[in-house]
Amino acid sequence: MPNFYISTPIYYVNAAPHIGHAYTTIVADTIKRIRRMLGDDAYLTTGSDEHGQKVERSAAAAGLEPQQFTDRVSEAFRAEWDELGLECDFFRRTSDPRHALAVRKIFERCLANGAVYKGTYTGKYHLGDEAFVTDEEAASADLEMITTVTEENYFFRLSAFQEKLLELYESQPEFVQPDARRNEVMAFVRAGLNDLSISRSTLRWGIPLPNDPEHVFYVWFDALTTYMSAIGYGEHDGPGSDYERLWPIDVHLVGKEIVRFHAVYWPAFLMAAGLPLPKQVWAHGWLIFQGGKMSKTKGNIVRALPIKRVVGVDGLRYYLLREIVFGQDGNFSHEALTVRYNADLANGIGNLASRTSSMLARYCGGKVPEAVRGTDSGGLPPLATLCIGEAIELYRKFAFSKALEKIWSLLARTDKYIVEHKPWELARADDSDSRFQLEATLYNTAEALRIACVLLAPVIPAGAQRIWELLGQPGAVAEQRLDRLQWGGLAPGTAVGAQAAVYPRLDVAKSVESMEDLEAEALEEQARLMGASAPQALEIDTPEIEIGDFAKVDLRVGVVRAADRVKKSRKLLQLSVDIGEAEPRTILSGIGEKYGPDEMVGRRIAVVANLKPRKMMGQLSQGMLIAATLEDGEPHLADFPAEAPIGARLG
Ligand code: ME8
Repeated sequence: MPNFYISTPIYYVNAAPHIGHAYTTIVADTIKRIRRMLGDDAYLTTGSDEHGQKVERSAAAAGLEPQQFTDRVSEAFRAEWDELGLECDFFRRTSDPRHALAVRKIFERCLANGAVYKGTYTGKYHLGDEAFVTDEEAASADLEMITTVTEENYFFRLSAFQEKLLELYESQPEFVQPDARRNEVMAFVRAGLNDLSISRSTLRWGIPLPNDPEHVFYVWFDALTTYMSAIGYGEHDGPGSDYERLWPIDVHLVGKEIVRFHAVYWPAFLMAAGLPLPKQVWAHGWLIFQGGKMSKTKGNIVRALPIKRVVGVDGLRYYLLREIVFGQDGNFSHEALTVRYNADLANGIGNLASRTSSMLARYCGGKVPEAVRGTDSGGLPPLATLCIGEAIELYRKFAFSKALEKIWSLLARTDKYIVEHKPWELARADDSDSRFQLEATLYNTAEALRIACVLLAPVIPAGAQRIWELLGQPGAVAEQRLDRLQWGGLAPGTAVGAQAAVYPRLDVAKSVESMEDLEAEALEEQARLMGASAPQALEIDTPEIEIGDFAKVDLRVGVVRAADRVKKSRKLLQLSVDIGEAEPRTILSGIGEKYGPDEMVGRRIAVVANLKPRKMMGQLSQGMLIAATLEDGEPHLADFPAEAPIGARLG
């Protein structure tokens, strides 16, 4: 049996799972189910990305050690996939010691092949992305996220792989898909590649380098390797191992924002280590909710479980695969989801299934009848045959939405066929022709339903299994082969079941309300999970300083005299702040999502007055406002009552 191995990204544990994570994992699970039903021995890997500064900080905010914190959040991901019925064969955590074996092994191979060296690097560093950024990127980023870092790092010689990578994309166009993403990646590589810092000495929460344990591996060298450590690389990777069977991987499924890491860095690391390359990186679009990509800071997050609890796993899967064209961005809406559920699942296949079984019960004694030759089959057999071929082809190309459209056109034709033949009238007529036609109509209807049911099993597994059983079919529909599916497989005489609605119809307004209520509960649950309500017994592990060091910081009470938004920036406000000097200071501050300019004027705030002036978005900022980022991820300003004297020194 051929093997098929697919991955999702490993998700960061500094946020609880949301529907974006569920989307990729549901699609990967669907692909795995399709490959199984095409005869492959298919496996899915996922996991959690646990190292780094952000996680260290989230753990501290929750009053936990990083390991305790990551245990908790990674378990939430695992539990979520279980509740959604996603069949993940491997779940690899980067904090698993077995993972470290793989990271070290690849690193040592890169080192031995001269692809790694030690150097110094100074640059602007984005704390959120955990990456050095260009001046341009720094200027457009959130102010509080940017800092300057100088350190000794191990570097990966990415610059040496430009030609080889371009050759790879040229010779294997399917390596990066869809084409738009491939073009983007090629343009990026053609523009020249900088060497990549792959270690940090300022960070403790990570995997120490084997040759220099003062350093830990940093983000991508660590994270990407999970795809191999999950199947035993570095641990059991000899003959007969999962690694030997499953590597190279068939598809890395990723969101479009991380295509570069998967399609540039990862193959370069593997080339340097002399290891086989993945066969494909497939980058999908984003689920957009309330006008933007979901993010913790914006608070526009939707979770999968509240939806599942109202429309079931199938309702969620069907909506994501049918409504969003895979590869493109798509809007998420609870209402559209419920409307889709009613139209296609409740009124569509669900209704056809109950109609079919009740007609078989009423007119044929609950048994599949014979389709007599010469009766009108309404063109269903050739349409079904065509549909099988097309759906498989579209599934293979991950064109789920189109595949589902094809299957629904078979269902629509079947509904029409019933209406044209009116079995209820045929049953009343007392002649043998009508009887033949009645039986043929019900046979053809049930057979079209069986075919649709098998084709749909990868997308709506729960309902497909219920329909399968309703049609009196033995075993699991998931064990059927899509590529062996043929018209005529339904055996006359099979006893069919009678069953309540497979997909009960929902009241749209009430369902949306329930999902929103459950969402609010989930938010609270998430706050507990992330430790937001944990006692704030924070272990602060920054080094101690002398009072003289503190005195170097000139902290003042200032009053905002004027405030404006900075053009093209969501977050930046330009403030004119009076700190008791002759002229007010111009200060740029990344608080614009929390505070509007009007709320700022007249406010007394804490200002760092002797910070070296910095240019941001083309403007010089002459100071910094003090704010704390609370559990909501928003900055909250330290401010003073109106009587606080302007220019008073803090300390
Ligand atoms: O990037 N729409 O983890 P992450 C669609 N740890 N998909 C979305 C989405 C949205 N709005 N939001 C998230 C990381 N996703 C790294 C990956 S891999 C070696 C390391 C999905 O928790 C999508 O698959 O930020 C995206 O690529 C992934 O979650 C990002 O998850």
